[in-house]
Amino acid sequence: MKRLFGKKKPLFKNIINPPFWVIVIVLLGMISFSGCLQDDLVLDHVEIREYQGERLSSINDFRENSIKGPQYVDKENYTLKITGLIENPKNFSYNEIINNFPIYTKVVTLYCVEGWSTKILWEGFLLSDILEETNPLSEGNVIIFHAYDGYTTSLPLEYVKNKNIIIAYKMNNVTLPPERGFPFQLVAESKWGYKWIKWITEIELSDNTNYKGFWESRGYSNKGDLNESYFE
Ligand SMILES: Nc1nc2c(c(=O)[nH]1)N[C@H]1C(S)=C(S)[C@@H](COP(=O)(O)O)O[C@H]1N2
Ligand SMILES: [Mo]
Repeated sequence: MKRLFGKKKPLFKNIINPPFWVIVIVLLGMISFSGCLQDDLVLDHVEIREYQGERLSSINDFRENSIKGPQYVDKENYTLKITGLIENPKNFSYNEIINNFPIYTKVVTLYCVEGWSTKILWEGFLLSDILEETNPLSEGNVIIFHAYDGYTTSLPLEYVKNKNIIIAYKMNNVTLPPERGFPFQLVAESKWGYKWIKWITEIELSDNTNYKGFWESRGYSNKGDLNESYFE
């Protein structure tokens, strides 16, 4: 009959063997270090390129042609101001917005007047949700958006409400990169790209239906509807 354990070293001898402990300590070290690395990397994911069977564009398919080039907004010092015809003007930090408002997602295509387009999964908050926090006055019927680079544009309040317009902080599952408008870009669906203001700093409720933003005051249609010409 064979002896099952006959030739094996006793377990306790393995345990006091120095190389054994060196290996255990090195392994534990590696595991906890990789944990730290992961904590730093939870910041972001890899962008998705397909959503519910639909092929998406890449966040790298945009042409960067902003009036003053990419803007680098510091998340810690950033505030989004809500101003104008409202009872309670309010400022929000980046985290207050990300953490407090219900999340909405939409696949929407941006069409630039230059002739290119990008289909993206946008994720953000409802513009009406943030306006509601400030008790809008009934005279307000236009929203004027201001941005970090001095760019402005405007849209009717009716359109914003009826179309459930969102302001995005993620595209294709990743946080907006600086060139794409971090922290926030307006998803102005069914409107030309120049209505999709990036790096939003202020949302102003107004009754000035004749207000003209950066490109609108240079001859582009103030309505900005995709199914119409972009020349006024
Ligand atoms: N703040 C700001 N937002 C902006 C612009 C800009 O110059 N500044 N350009 C607009 C235009 S013309 C387009 S087509 C879209 C997308 O432009 P992008 O490819 O440069 O992101 O952003 C819009 N939002
Ligand atoms: Mo554009």
